Amino acid sequence: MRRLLFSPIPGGPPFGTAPTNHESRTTNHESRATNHETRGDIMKTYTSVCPYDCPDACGLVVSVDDGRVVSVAGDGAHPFTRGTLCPKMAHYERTVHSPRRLTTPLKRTGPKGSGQFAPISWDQALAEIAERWKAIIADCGAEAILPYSYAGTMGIVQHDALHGLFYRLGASELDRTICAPAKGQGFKDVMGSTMPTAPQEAQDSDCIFLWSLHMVATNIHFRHDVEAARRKGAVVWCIDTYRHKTADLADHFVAVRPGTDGALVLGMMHVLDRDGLADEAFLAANVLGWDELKVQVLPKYTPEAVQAITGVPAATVVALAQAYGQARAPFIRLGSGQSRYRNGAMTTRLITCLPAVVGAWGKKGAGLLTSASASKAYNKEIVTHSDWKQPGKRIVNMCCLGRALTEDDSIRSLFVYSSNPACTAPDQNQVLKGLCRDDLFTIVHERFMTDTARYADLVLPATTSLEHDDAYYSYGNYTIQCGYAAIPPVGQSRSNWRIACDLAHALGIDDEFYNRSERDLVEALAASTTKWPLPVDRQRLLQGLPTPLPLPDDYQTRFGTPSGKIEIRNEALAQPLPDYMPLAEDDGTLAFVNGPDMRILDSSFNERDELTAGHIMDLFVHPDDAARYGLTEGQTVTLANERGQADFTVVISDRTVPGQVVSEGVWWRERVKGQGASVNVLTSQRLTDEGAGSTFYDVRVHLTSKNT
Ligand SMILES: Nc1nc2c(c(=O)[nH]1)N[C@H]1C(S)=C(S)[C@@H](COP(=O)(O)OP(=O)(O)OC[C@H]3O[C@@H](n4cnc5c(=O)[nH]c(N)nc54)[C@H](O)[C@@H]3O)O[C@H]1N2
Ligand SMILES: Nc1nc2c(c(=O)[nH]1)N[C@H]1C(S)=C(S)[C@@H](COP(=O)(O)OP(=O)(O)OC[C@H]3O[C@@H](n4cnc5c(=O)[nH]c(N)nc54)[C@H](O)[C@@H]3O)O[C@H]1N2
Ligand SMILES: [Mo]
Repeated sequence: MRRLLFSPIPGGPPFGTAPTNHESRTTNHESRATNHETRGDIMKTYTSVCPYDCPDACGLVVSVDDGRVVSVAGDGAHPFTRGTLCPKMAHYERTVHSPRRLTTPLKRTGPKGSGQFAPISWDQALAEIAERWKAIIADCGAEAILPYSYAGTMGIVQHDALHGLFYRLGASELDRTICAPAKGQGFKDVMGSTMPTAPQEAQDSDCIFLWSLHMVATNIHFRHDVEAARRKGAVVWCIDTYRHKTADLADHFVAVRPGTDGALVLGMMHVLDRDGLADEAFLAANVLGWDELKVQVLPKYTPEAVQAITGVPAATVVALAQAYGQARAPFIRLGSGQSRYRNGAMTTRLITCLPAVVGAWGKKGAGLLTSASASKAYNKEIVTHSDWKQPGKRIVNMCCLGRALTEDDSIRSLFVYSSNPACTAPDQNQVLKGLCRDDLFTIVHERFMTDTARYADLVLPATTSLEHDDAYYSYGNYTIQCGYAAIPPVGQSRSNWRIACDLAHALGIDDEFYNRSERDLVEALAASTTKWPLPVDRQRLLQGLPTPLPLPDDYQTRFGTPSGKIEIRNEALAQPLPDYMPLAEDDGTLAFVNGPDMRILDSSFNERDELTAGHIMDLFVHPDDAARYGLTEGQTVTLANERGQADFTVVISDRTVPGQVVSEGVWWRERVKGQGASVNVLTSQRLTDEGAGSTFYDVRVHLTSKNT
């Protein structure tokens, strides 16, 4: 076999996706993986990063043959993902070269939602947007324009590319809270800016808690660390509302009633205190408020009282507390499920207090990982340009898009990119009603004809991460990496940054910023990593290689709070001492938990037939409830509440508990049989206690059987 070595490419990536040419000083980003030859052609390999909204942010090795991605493998050099990929990304080439890719701009020719479009040129599309927006601004002011985006790609350049433009225009601002801001806020209330624990530390733990985390679906690479600890004798607990495939890997599974973890934690603390398992020396030296909590809050949370609230047997509450309190190095990996309730920030705040009670911070192998703060390595402002924000502009919470589009007609144009709100936003029926408005000029920049794109007036084709440059970070481990275009844009697709520049030019915004290239911004972001507490290998970063963020030895005990201590009592909050915040009374309806599915990511990957071919819209119903409602396996049932109704296929299973039904996955409407009503017809626009976040799992439903 002939081996070919590539020399550095002068002038940056092989295919510039940037609007202007930029002479790059960067060295070649082709991977260390050997280039090899197949079928007489020369195959090139590139290192890259998984761009999706997932805590792992895998290192990729992408093989390219004749301008096409032929395969994607895990990069063994990545310090956390270590060479393996999830089933979705193991065939990323099927997404990149999907026959469903949008390849030209499209203009609507039928009614909104009909999916009838005709191709138009980019020049026509940009001219129409500029003309319509100028007229809207002249008529109603720029706040009549609303951008809507989330994390279709996590790369900073593409994620934030359009922020500055909308600030410049004076458009309405979007509060991007659909994921888990209540979780971030709950952690911050206690720990301030303290760095959450690195996942690899769990290898030295003797007791790991997978809490509200469907690890096998959403954080698969953490399994490596869990297994390493287990081989050394660690015990694994899983705390969730239902027994998913992650729970099957644990030694102990604890089923908690949705939204009641706060009470569970207080019960654990009650037992830790009662049984002398609290680390009083650590608490006295490092923590504010433990004594008040002990006296004012903990007494009422006896194991029996906690059983009544959470459904967790009193003996299990005790066992859980003792396992946590007696562990040498307890490690909690906290997902986001518990935060998507009205009390989501308070629940997270209470869980965040636990490591302090046993003095876990700073112990090798112990700690709490909520979300890694790796994004702080970069100065995102380089792209975001929040200095262009104009004071007093309307702010629309993205969880309330339905209301924003329907309560009045003040929003006249919606620009959606990197998100699919017709499918993923709560209260789907109201969102669709808004998107149907004839007086709403909707533009969707997308890779596929999503539920949202179907309602657009103009659809603009978007690149995938292998067709543009970006700088990435992970929110589940301390690694950063750059990824560069490995193939030319598919069809006429353009990146978010390219669109930002195109629109700025079409609107007559003359700023040097919009002459910069993606590569230039990536380099500036890489250069900005100097503020990380320890030196980052910028050479490695610019080469497109997975770059570990070094952590100071004492990072776990640098408490980033105003007091410099862990704040169980936080004077800055309306409620200085945390306490369990009950949800509404149980009214006899069923709780409906609708978490992640392994095969897709939010609504991304719905384009892949092979991933969506199996069962979808399945509903786990406990045998007791099946008997109560007279249900049989495989039959169709309807779940309904005041917002809407959707059909599901019954799976009778003790994976769930009585009073709770569970469905996994957020499916495109075209994948759902019948009326195309997906899970989000049932979810609500109500927000969390702090952080103004989504409450996707805080849902009650009525169940009716179709066959009776
Ligand atoms: N395959 C796949 N991967 C994904 C995603 C996906 O959809 N599919 N989504 C991506 C995104 S955007 C995110 S934010 C992350 C989310 O990753 P995770 O944090 O793992 O997922 P969550 O959706 O937050 O839900 C996790 C678990 O919380 C449980 N849960 C719900 N309510 C409660 C509760 O009250 N208490 C407890 N203890 N548990 C509860 C759910 O049953 C679920 O099993 O994953 C990312 N990765
Ligand atoms: N019922 C229910 N609903 C949920 C959840 C749940 O657990 N249950 N999870 C929630 C969570 S945690 C989140 S974070 C949200 C996420 O919801 P969304 O923000 O809608 O995320 P995705 O569904 O992944 O859609 C991202 C879209 O961006 C497109 N895209 C990818 N890369 C690019 C690019 O470079 N440019 C452009 N213009 N487009 C691109 C993809 O094709 C895809 O259609 O969903 C929420 N919705
Ligand atoms: Mo998310």
